This record gives sequence, C-alpha cells and structure tokens, in this order.
Amino acid sequence: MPRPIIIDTDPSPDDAVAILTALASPEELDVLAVTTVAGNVPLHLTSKNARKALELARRTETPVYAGVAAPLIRPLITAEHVHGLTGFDGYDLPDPVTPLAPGFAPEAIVDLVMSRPRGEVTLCCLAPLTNIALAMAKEPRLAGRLREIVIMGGAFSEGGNITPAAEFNIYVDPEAAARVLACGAPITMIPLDCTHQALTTKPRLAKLRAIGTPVAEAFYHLLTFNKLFDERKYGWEGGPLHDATVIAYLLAPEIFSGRKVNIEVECASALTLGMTVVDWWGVTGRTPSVQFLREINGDAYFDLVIGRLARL
Ligand SMILES: [Ca+2]
Repeated sequence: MPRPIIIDTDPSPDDAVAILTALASPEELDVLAVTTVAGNVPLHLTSKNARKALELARRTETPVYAGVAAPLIRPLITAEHVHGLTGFDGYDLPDPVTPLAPGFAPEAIVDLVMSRPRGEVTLCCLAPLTNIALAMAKEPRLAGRLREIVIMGGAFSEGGNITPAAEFNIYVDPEAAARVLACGAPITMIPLDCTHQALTTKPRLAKLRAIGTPVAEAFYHLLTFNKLFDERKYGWEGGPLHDATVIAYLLAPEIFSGRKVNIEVECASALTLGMTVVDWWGVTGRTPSVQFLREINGDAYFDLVIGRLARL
C-alpha cells in the first residue's frame, strides 16, 4: 500500500520538484494534500505556485489548502532575494485556474490525519513549521497519530543560510519549530549539511532537460535561475536541491545516513535565533529524539528525482 503523506510547503522550485517527485511515485506514495504556508514568498504566492506546478504536471486532483500567512508570533521574513518576486522566477508558467480547496490548512491536516488509523500519515515539511504547530495546537492528539514527520530544515556544522547560525525554514518560525521538535512523534530532519551535498550541477540539469517534457523544460529553467544566488554566494557549480530530499528519503532511505540526536531550537538570542543546537556527540544528556541525516549520495538522489520527473 502506498504511504499516505501530506506535503506542507512554500513553493519555490525546490518545493515544486518535491511535490511532483511524490506525485510521480504512486506505487510508494499517496499524496493526500498539499498545504501551503508563508515562507519563501507570501502565502498568496506560495498557494499560487503550488497550483502552477500541479497544473504543469496535470495533477490537479491533488487538493491544495492554503494555511497560515505569518509565523506564530513574529513578522514574516521572506526570501525574494533568492527566489525572485514571484518565488517562481525564471520561467513563465500560466496563472492557475484550479481553485484552492475549501478550508484552512492546519484544520485540513488535523482532519486528514485524525480520520485515518494511528501511525499511517507522514507529514513532509518543506517550509516554516507554522501550519504544523498550529494543527498540533488545535488537536493535541495529532502528534500521537502520525507515522513520521520529515523536515527539510536546520543546520549543524554547515552553519546557517539566512543568518550565520540559522537555516531559513527554522529561522522564519523558530517557536513553531521548537514545538514540532518537542511533539513526541518520530521525526527525521534533513539539514543543510545534507542538502549542500546535492547540487544542481550542469550535467545534472542537462540530464533533466534531456527528458524533453514540458515539466522537465520548465524545471530546467526554474532551477537554473533559482540556483544563481547560491552559485554566486558559495562559489559552487549549482545550488542545493533542498526540498526534494524529503521525498527522496521516503523513496530511498538507503541513500542517506545520519544518527539520532537531541536537537533544540534557539528562540531567544538575537544573535543566533533559529539555530538548531544539535547534540551530535551526546554531551548534554538530553534524550535523542530526532533522526538527523548528515550525508546523502548526491548522484543517486538526482538519478532518483530526474527518473521520477521523467514519468510526468
Ligand atoms: Ca520550501
């Protein structure tokens, strides 16, 4: 039976690649819904971009629920400096005609999880964790019903990407991240340490484009534009394809490695706000509660993602 998942997301091209990789994998994954949140760009744009991606792939039967427009207690911080004003700069996709599903994403998450047997649904978190924290506040039994939460976010020895200490998804809503990490559900975290080993090199993008479909052509251009910022910043050939690692982990966990650790999120310091404090060496005595993936086989990852996108 395919594994039921909900994808919580703030679509830039990375998120969209993750969504479409999941939808192209019906033997393994059953995408119950896509839920959007403010993050890379404001909520109305992330909600639009999610539907642009689904319409491009002709997968509009997947419902898209819009969620929260701002973090729990802080003003929204966005990343147009990376993704462009639309979040989807680099290729003009038509405005979506498919309406949003009626309802509020945190409530939809609660309904979808609680209406299924315990231990069935996996949350795939590709964005600030505001929707998830709010869903858990609305339904305290939610965490206990989940099979797993897989989060793209955080950083350890790699350092941050939005500040020297913090990764973007955690930094935007550190209070939400802290609540989710403490919720008691099985959690896997895929940090920058891992995604920085998965770069959109020219040969990989050429392989994507060579598929020759509208989906491949669009994402060739979207990713080419999207990774320019990181190429300049880091001096690398290509940028990290962050968010699709979450889906790749569900499809091929053997291409990742890591260990179970305790992680706490800094919510107070102005200097290190949103930092994931990873007790890699077990020096605190705090209970290891998060599977933290530090390594990925980049070639196997791109082969997997490109192979799945070729089905669309
Ligand atoms: Ca994202």
